[in-house]
Amino acid sequence: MTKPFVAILMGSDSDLPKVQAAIDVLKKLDVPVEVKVHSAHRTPEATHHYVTDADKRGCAAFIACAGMAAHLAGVVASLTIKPVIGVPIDAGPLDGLDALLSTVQMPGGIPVATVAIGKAGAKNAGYLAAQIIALGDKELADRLQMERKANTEEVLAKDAALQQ
Ligand code: RP5
Repeated sequence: MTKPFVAILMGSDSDLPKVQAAIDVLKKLDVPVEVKVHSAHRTPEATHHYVTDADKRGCAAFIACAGMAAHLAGVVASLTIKPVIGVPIDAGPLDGLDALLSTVQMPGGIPVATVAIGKAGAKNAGYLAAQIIALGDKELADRLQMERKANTEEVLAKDAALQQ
């Protein structure tokens, strides 16, 4: 049986500096990823083909990242019943507010789990996708728990250092 993987799509390679945060989280957690530049507007047929193919090949969750009139996550969600996480990218003069509204305002029945704008959102998209896979993967759940614990200890250590 193939290992479940996360498919990360971005509308343009100019999104990569932000999207990299999602890739880094998933690689650190040893979750297989596929990364594609596919646009809802510029490459609609390739997007359709990739999503339906990835769905059949064992994709467990999709992360779709786009800026400006960001329709990518919605298009991906229209093609699959796997969970779709949308990352609005701050790419244009509206600093990502345009992409946030385009991504989050989905019609009923076609959900996109929308995270924050930009790099912080991409990072959380990585964790959210890993948490979805961890529902059926105890070892991944353990890795996520260990990382949470390490993060807590790091913050407490910084606080302790401030008190000295
Ligand atoms: C969106 O348009 C992309 O996701 C990107 O955020 C934005 C600008 O794309 P480029 O003109 O930089 O290729 O579709």
